[in-house]
Amino acid sequence: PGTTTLDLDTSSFKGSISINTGLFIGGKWCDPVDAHDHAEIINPSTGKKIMVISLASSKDVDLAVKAAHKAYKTSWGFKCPGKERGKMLLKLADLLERDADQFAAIEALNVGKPYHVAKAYDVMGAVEYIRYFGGWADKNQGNVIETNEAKLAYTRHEPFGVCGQIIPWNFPLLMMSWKVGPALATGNCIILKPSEMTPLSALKFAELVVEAGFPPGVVNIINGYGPVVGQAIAEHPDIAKVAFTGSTLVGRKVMEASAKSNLKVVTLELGGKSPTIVFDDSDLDQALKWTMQAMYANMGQSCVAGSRVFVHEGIYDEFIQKFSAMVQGLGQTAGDPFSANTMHGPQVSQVQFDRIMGYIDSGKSEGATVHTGGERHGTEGFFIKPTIFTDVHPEMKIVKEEIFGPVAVVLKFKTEEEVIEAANATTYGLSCCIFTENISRGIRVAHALENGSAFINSAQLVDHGVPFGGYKQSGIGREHGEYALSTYTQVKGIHVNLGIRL
Ligand code: TXE
Repeated sequence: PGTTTLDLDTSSFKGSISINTGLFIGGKWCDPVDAHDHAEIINPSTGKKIMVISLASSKDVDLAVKAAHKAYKTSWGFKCPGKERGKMLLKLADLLERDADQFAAIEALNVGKPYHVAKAYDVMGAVEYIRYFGGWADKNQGNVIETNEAKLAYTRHEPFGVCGQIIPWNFPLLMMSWKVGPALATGNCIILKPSEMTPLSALKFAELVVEAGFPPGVVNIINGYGPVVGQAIAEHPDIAKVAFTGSTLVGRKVMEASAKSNLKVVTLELGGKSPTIVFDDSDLDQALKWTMQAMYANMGQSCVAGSRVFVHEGIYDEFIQKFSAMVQGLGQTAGDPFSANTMHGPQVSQVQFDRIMGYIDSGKSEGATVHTGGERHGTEGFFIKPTIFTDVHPEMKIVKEEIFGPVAVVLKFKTEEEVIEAANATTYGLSCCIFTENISRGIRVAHALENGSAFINSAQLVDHGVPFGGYKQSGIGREHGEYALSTYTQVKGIHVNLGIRL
């Protein structure tokens, strides 16, 4: 297995970053068993190659599962006390914080995120997340349950053993931390597959896993195509649980593979078409800023993107005029992710660029009005101008389907009842934002909306302590907080006979 050194001389980061190109199995770097598949990793700002990495096959998944089982039996799970697991996670968080600049540079280069945003949000978010779960590692508690005096009954929350984790490309490092933190805190070993488009931060992260002192085989990171390596993880008979973040389409495949193999436990974090609702009594200035953030952060490539904006008719004209001006302003910052002024980077890939442009074309041909944007930005890379569609109706594809790009649809409403019904008229149920100064109404609407998260007078402020996940076809299970621990443990009820005689 080799390494590639990236020499970066940008306005935000100067220096060399070396990245292993192989597979990280059993604590060591290795080549795939069938060493013939490779992926070119592309810089989405330019469309040009950054480097080449090796891709695994199902044979490598088998090796990783063996290494993980060995680690679980000898040196992890309850064999390694929670306080020791916690120390390693805290060290891992410290190391990530130490190398924050490098990781931010990798995310800017490989995903096109503005460097300063990647550092503050993706990298520091991952640091905080891993640190938070490091704190949970020694707080795994069962219960004693009253039965009768001749019996002691109690529960143990036991790890699954070996878990598969499949993550997407929109927040490569952050999504990895969401998976790795609770799994390791509860004593599981993992086989993690990053997206084949954005594997570089995961490869760098593997080096920190070694430095933090995790026993070999506890964390295995293998790159590969979804239908090959992802599928092999989902159907592996010796993996007890799989956690997946990605499209609803593939989420179904993961569940199906689990059902057809060993009925492994499946948790899914899938897509969304989240509503933002702006009432006429909202603090308009704040509502506009948060609506912008909800929709256009990460170039709209966010599962919680507030992509359906419902505005009360009483403030619609003022809202749309100010919103357009702000969105155009954001578009003017598009450019080099390493520049301090950039707030809007490229979409992650040519495929995503084409998919989003396809949605923009469909909106135009279905008769919606492009209020602003609606076309590519520049001539190089995968940049799309932040876009607003108006004059939309509920049957249009751009209103119904997840676009996963910087494209908002803005709709007018009259009453609270009407907007609740319209906001719920979707197969998704991930998140929602409500803007009103009437807090009773805010809470009432938050309770009525069918979503796993609701933000009143804010957006996107997910917190590592507060459960996060989907209603309906946006997912199964919860990440973050204590709730995440329960998705990485299975409960055993233990009955001790203290004197019942037959
Ligand atoms: O996702 P995929 P894609 C949505 C978003 C986007 C669309 C398509 O709407 O436009 O999905 O993106 C792995 N078995 N989201 O095609 O394919 C794949 O290698 C097992 C929302 O890139 O779902 C990658 O690691 N795994 C989302 C991961 O699944 C498979 C984030 C996600 O890729 C597999 C990303 C298979 N058969 C996209 N096929 C969110 N919830 O935030 C692929 N994969």
